[in-house]
Amino acid sequence: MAIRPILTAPDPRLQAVSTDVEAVTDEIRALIADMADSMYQAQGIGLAAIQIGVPKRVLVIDLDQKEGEKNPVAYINPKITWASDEMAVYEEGCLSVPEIWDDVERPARIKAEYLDSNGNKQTLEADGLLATCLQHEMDHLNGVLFIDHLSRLKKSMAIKKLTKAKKLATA
Ligand code: K2U
Ligand code: ZN
Repeated sequence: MAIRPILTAPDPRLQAVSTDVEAVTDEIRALIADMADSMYQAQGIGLAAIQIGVPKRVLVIDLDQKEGEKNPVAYINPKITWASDEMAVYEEGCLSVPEIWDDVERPARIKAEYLDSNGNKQTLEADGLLATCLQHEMDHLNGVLFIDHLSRLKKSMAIKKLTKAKKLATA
C-alpha cells in the first residue's frame, strides 16, 4: 500500500479524540496496511491512525519484528476492560515525539477487547512491553502523548525542544 507521513508534535491534530470505526471495511483494511507500512518505514513497533492524520480508533503493533519477518496486529476500537493496581515503568519514545525518551509509569497488566481486521471481537490479557505499547497507543486515540505523563518541567522542556526542531526543519 503506501508509506504516509507521520505527524510530529507540536501539532494540534495529535490532540484530537479519534472516533470509533463503524464497520471494518476494505477501506479500513487499506488504512491498516498503510499504517503498517508507515510504522515499519519509521522503525517503530506501534502506530495509531491519528499519527498519520486519520482520527479513527485503529492501532497497529508488531513487537516480533525480525529480519524480513513482519507480523502486524491491528486493534480496532480497542477498550481496556481491566488494569492492575501493580504499576510498571518503561522508557518510552514515540514516532510523533522524535528524539525524546523518558520513563512513564503505567499499569503493569491489562485486559482489553477490540475488533480484529476481519471485524471479529477479540479479547486479550497483556503484560510487559505489549501492555505498555497498547496503553501508549490507546493514549494516542484520546489525543494524549507520553510527554503528557511527565512532570510539568519535563513536558515544557520537551515541547520547547520539539518546537525548535520543527522550526529548524522548516527553515
Ligand atoms: O506511538 C508510537 O510512536 C509507537 C511507539 C511504540 C511504543 C511506545 C512506547 C513504548 C512501547 C512502544 C514507538 O514505536 S516506540 C519506539 C520508537 C520511538 C521512536 C523512534 C523509533 C522507535
Ligand atoms: Zn506514540
